[in-house]
Amino acid sequence: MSSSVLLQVDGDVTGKRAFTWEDLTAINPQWQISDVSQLGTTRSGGAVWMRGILEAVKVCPEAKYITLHSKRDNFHASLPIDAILDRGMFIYRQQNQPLAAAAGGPIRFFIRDHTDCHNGEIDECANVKYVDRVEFSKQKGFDNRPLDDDAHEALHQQETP
Ligand SMILES: Nc1nc2c(c(=O)[nH]1)N[C@H]1C(S)=C(S)[C@@H](COP(=O)(O)O)O[C@H]1N2
Ligand SMILES: [Mo]
Repeated sequence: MSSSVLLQVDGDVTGKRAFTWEDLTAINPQWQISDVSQLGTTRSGGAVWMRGILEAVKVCPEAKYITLHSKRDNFHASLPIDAILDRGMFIYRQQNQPLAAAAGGPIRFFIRDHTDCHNGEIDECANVKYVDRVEFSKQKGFDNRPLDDDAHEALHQQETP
């Protein structure tokens, strides 16, 4: 198993950190989800709750936004922490293997009970695939989710599996 860094977490945190796959598996079992399909989500795989990451990096109380960055295809979403604290998760494994790129791996953010695409702030589009960096901030961060049907359609046309 490779031990390369999969996720950088920075911004308004006191314990800025980089996580390898092994680091993610070592997060407190209290925050691990063995199979997200059991939560009634449309996805499968193992995950850590967002709270586990917040705890690991000691997010500052002033931080109000979490920004999910994907360098791979330059896709970003910035969401209010309070609104998703009990719903956000990072899917990162398929049994004992890293999550495949076809499923948005190595790390895919996912929000339980999201709304439909561009229907509010916590929508399906916010389920950022190939997340490599998570940033905490006081103000809303960079977000380039599609804003309307045309932009959404254009994005899906350019998406490569
Ligand atoms: N990195 C990245 N994540 C992304 C996207 C993208 O283009 N790139 N598209 C978003 C949009 S618009 C939607 S609706 C969902 C689609 O998730 P799915 O491909 O698993 O159905 O992923 C979101 N996450
Ligand atoms: Mo979307």
